[in-house]
Amino acid sequence: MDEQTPIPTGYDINEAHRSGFVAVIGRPNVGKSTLINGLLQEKINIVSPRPQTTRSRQLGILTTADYQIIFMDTPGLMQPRHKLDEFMVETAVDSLNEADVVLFLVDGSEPVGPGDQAIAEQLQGLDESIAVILAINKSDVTAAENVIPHTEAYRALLPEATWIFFSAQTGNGRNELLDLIVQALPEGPRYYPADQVTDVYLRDMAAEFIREQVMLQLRDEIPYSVAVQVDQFKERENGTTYISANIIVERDNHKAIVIGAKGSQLRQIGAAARKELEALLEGKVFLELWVKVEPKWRHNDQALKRLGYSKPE
Ligand SMILES: Nc1nc2c(ncn2[C@@H]2O[C@H](COP(=O)(O)OP(=O)(O)OP(=O)(O)O)[C@@H](O)[C@H]2O)c(=O)[nH]1
Ligand SMILES: [Mg+2]
Repeated sequence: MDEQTPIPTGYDINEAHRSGFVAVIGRPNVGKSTLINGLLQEKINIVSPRPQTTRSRQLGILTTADYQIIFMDTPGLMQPRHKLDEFMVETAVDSLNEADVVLFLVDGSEPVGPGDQAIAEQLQGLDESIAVILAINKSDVTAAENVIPHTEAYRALLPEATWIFFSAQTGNGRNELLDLIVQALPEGPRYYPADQVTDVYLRDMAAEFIREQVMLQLRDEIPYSVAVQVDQFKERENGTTYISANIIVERDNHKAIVIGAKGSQLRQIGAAARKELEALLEGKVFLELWVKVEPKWRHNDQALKRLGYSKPE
C-alpha cells in the first residue's frame, strides 16, 4: 500500500469531530438510566420506579460521523447506610473526575430537595474546564403551575449552567439536550470503536436484567437487599443461550418471598426476565434461577467484591 493511502476504517469521521465522557449525575430516581437508554435507542441500563436501581457505573456510547459521546450512567447520590451504598456513592463521585461534561439531572415534577442542593454544591467545586448542563426532567408530569417555580428554583442552584427542561420518557426536548451536550464536548477522535454501545459484558447485563425484575416485582426492603450473580452463560449451537443465575438475599424469610407459593413468584421473575433477555440476545434463552441466602452481604467487603460491587485494585 502506498504510504499516502489512508487506512480504511469502514466508519467515516467528519472534520472537527467531537468526543468525550459525560457523567450523568443526580439523586436516585430522577431518570438518568431512562435518558441514556432513550438517547441510545437501546436498552442497556435497567430502570424501575424505585430509587437506587443503578448500582455501578456503566458506559453508554453514542457514535455518529460528527461525534462520540460516552455517557456514564451512575448510581443516584444519597446518604449511605451500608457498604453497598458507600460503593454506589463513590462510583458516582469518581465519574466526575473522568468527565468532560457533567449532566446534572433533576426531577422537575418535584421541588428542589436537600439532595439536589448537596449535589449542586459539589459541582460548584469542579474544575472550570468541565462543562455542567442542568437537565430538568419529567416535563411530561410537571403540573403547569409548577413549571416556572420549579425550573427557577433548580436554575438558582447553578446560575451559570446551561439548562433545559425536557422529558426522558416521551423524548420531548431530548434532541435539544443532545445538541447542548455535543456543543459542550471537546474536539478529538473516537475513544471506542464506532459499533461499541457499552462496556458491560453480556453476562453482567443478564444479571442486571434479572435484578430489574426483582426491583419491579417485589416490595419493601427486598429489592434493595438482592444481588444477582450469573454463574453460567453458554451459547449453544442451536442459537439458544443457557443462563443460570443466583438471586442472593440476606434473610431466609426473604428467600421464601422471592420463591413464592409453590415457586410462583420466582417463575414470574424468570418469565419476565427471559423475555427481556431474548430481546437483548436476539434469540431463545433458557433461564434457570436459584435463590441463596447470604446474611448481611451488603455490609461485607468480601461479598461485595465477589458480587462486583468494589473498585478495581
Ligand atoms: N413521567 C416520567 N417518568 C420518568 C421520566 N424519566 C424517568 N421516569 C421514570 O422515573 C423512574 C426512575 O427512572 P430511572 O431511569 O430508573 O431513574 P435513575 O435516575 O436512573 O434512578 P437510580 O438508578 O435509582 O438512581 C422510572 O419509573 C422511570 O420510568 C420522565 O421524563 N417522565
Ligand atoms: Mg439508574
